[in-house]
Amino acid sequence: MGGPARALIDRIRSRQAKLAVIGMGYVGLPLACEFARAGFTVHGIDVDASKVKGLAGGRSHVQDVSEEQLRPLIQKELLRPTADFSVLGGCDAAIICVPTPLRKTRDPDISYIVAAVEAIARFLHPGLLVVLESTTYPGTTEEVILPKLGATGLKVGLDFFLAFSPERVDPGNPRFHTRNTPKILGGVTENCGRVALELYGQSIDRVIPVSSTRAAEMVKLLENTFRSVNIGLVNEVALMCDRLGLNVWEVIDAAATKPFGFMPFYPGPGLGGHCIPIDPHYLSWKLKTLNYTARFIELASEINGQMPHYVVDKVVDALNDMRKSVRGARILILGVAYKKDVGDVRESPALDVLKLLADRGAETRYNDPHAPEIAIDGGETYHSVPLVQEELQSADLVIIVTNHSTYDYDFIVRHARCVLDTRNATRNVAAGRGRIRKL
Ligand code: SAJ
Repeated sequence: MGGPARALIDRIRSRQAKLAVIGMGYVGLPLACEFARAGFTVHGIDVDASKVKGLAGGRSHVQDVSEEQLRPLIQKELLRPTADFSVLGGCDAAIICVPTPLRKTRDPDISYIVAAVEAIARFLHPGLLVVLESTTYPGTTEEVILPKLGATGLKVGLDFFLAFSPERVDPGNPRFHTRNTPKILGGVTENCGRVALELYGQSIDRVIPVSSTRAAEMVKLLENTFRSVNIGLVNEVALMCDRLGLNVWEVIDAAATKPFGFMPFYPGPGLGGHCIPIDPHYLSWKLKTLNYTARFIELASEINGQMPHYVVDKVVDALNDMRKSVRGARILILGVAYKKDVGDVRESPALDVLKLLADRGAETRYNDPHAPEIAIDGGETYHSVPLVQEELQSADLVIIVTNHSTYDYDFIVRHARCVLDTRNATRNVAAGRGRIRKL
């Protein structure tokens, strides 16, 4: 290995290398902090001036990065928040951590990746390593990014280096963080893989190289498609148990006693978050361009997408048994975040349940200690109400949609007329079990 690759590795090892992380979100900010803590100067680039200003002031907008962690890095000027892409001209590496959402048509939206790459291309210079971390379909790095960087006339693997390394950040995970979560990495050429491995090895405990960027892109999609499909399976098992008159939670807990060959997933009100409902569609979209239908992905999406309707069917059953209609019923939803103990409501099934109930004329309120205000499709805004005894007693039905750890489920069941528990959150509640209904 000669020239720019060797020089870059030396600069990485000596900490002379200047880094840039593009996208100061739940992936980019923790990553930038890890590299800064390892002694690198890291430009944290974001197009959102308010985020840049907040970070420069030592304020963190990412739940997994505390201000105690952030402030010293800002004060020592190891982490340098900026909206100015021209800093890339003096950088040795640029790591892209921007969103990859779906369009309304459920097709991939890689416009944020393209914008970041076009900015990098303007400042591309010999010796620069570019790494994409955003989850995307196999082929993005080499079919979209490489041509844009190659158009500068610089040669990949000789002048500049290009790799893909999927993010594996699990927001709110108390055990696994950026540094101690094994990282997959694939380079366009052998040199690309080597320099990227050298860089990440400075801040991540375990970096696992794979043979190509496409393999690395596919690894991430397998990980999240695995979850989406298994959640879809267990949601269908819930529908089966309902028809069989069986308790799906008992069945899963019993199956989970099998010490090998089984991994429990649990039914719920649907599939939320910015990863699992989205990422598999990047894979199925790519396969459609190759005339292949990814049937498991489509089927899981269909079943998971139906769960909010199933919850509403259960609401109708519960109200019918009270001789009440949905129209005019007072309903209290507990938990609107997409999963427990987070405040993120993106793609949350609670929003679908709220809208379906509002469309049927129910008077719906919600409480979520992590989400003070939400807006549902059609513009209706809701505010979290205090979870007090009177609120519970005045509701015809209380629905547990997100099973936050902070809830006192004994208190909830004690004061509610009827509880529809979509998460088996009340499994340890002894008194009042007659007032609890489950999926
Ligand atoms: N869900 C179920 N049943 C389950 C598990 C999840 O209904 O058995 C629902 C959740 O309520 C949520 C959605 O699925 O609405 C997604 O849940 P998730 O546990 O997959 O959480 P995410 O979306 O935060 O996924 C992230 C992913 N991390 C990355 O993409 C880097 C995922 O790969 C992790 O495995 C997951 O966190 C995790 O394990 O917490």
